[in-house]
Amino acid sequence: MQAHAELTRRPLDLISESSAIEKIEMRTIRLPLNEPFETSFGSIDSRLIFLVSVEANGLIGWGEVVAAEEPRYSYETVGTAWHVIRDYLSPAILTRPLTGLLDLSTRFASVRGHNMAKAGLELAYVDLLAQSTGQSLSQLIGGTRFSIPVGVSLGIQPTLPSLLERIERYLSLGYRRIKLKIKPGWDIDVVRVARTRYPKILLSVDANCAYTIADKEHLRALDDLELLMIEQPLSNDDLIDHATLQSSLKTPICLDESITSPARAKQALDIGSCQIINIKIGRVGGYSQALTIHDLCYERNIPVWCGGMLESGIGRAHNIALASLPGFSLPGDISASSRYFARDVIVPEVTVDADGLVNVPQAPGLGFEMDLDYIKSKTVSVDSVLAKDIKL
Ligand code: OSB
Ligand code: MG
Repeated sequence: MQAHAELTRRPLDLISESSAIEKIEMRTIRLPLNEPFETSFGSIDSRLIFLVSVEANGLIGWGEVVAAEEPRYSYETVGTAWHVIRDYLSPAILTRPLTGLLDLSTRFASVRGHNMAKAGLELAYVDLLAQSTGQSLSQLIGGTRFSIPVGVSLGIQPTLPSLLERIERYLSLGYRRIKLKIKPGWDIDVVRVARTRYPKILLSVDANCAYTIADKEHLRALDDLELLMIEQPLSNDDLIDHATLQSSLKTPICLDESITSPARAKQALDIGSCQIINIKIGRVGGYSQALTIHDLCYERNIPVWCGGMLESGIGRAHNIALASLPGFSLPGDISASSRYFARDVIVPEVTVDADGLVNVPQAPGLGFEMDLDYIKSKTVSVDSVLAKDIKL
C-alpha cells in the first residue's frame, strides 16, 4: 500500500486560547428511540442523554457524555459520569483559566479512567474554543473533508425478514456501509443470507465482545463472506486473543471496546490484534486522545472510522468534525438524526444525502443551533457548578 501524504494537522498544543469558564451545566434528557436497539448486551428503547455546557465571556459550548444508563458497553454510566464531572472534573477546570486543549488534558489526567465523563466536558470546551476563535470544529482540529461517507449500524432483529427490510431501506437511502450486530445464535446464517442477497455492498459485523477465543472455528465461518471487518469479537479488555484470532482470518478485525487510549491502540497494532480501528471520542477520553490515535494510525496506514453511541445531534456534530480528518477513510456510524429519533436537539437535524454523505458544517463552533425549548421539555435533571463557588 502506498504511504499517505504527510499529515499537516496542527499539533494539539496549538489548539489554545485562554478562557475563564464561569459555569458548567449538566443536564440529562430522555429521548425515545424510533425503534428498539438490540446488541449482544441487551435492548434499549430510549436514550438518557447527558448534555454538558460550559460558559465563558457570553459564549456557550456544548458537549455530550455518551455513557449509557447501564454499565454494559463500558463500566461508565450516566450516574458515574455525573458524579465524576460534578465532583472532580468541573473543579479542575474552574479553579483557574484554561489555556487550551493540552492544559485541559493535563488537568484531567489525575482522574483515572472515566473517559466518557472527561470527553463530554472536553467536547463542550472544544466547541467554546471553536466559537471564540471563529472556526468550525472541523477547522479547529485540522479536518480536511467537506463531506463524509456514512453507514448504519443495524441492531439484532426479532426476525430475518425484519433485518432484510432494514438493510433494503438504508441502502435505498444511500448509506455506504451496513453493519450488522451479531451474537451467538444470530450470526453466521444471518450474515450469509444478507451477503447472498447483496453480494457487492460494504458489509461488516459487530459482536460487542460476545465470543471467546474458543469460538475461533465458529468465527472462521464468517471469513468467506467478504466482510469489510469483524468488529470487537472478543473481550473488551483483550488484545492477545484478538491477535491470535486475527492471524487465522483474512477478514480484518476492527477493535472498538478494547481501544481505550493511544497506548492501547499502539499495543494492538504492534502485536497484530486488529487491522482497523473504530475511534469514539467518548471511549478514548476526548479529542486529544482521538487525534493522537488518528495520527498513529495514519502514519501506519491503518484505516480508522468514527464509531457512534446513539448520540443526540450534539455528540453527532462532534463526530462529524472528527470524521473530517484525513485518516477517516471508512464510512462511520454517523447516521441521520431520523435514524435514531423522531426529533433531534439541534437545528437543522443531521441528514444523509442520496450518495450516503453527511455535510461537514463550516460555520463557527458546532455549526448547528441548539433547540433549547425542546431540550428543556425533555429534561430529566439539571445541575450546575459555578466558578465563583469553587474559587478559594
Ligand atoms: O458497538 O458500535 C457499537 C451503539 C451503542 C453502543 C455501542 C455501539 C453502538 C452502535 C451504534 O453500533 C452506532 C450508532 O449508530 O450510533
Ligand atoms: Mg462496536
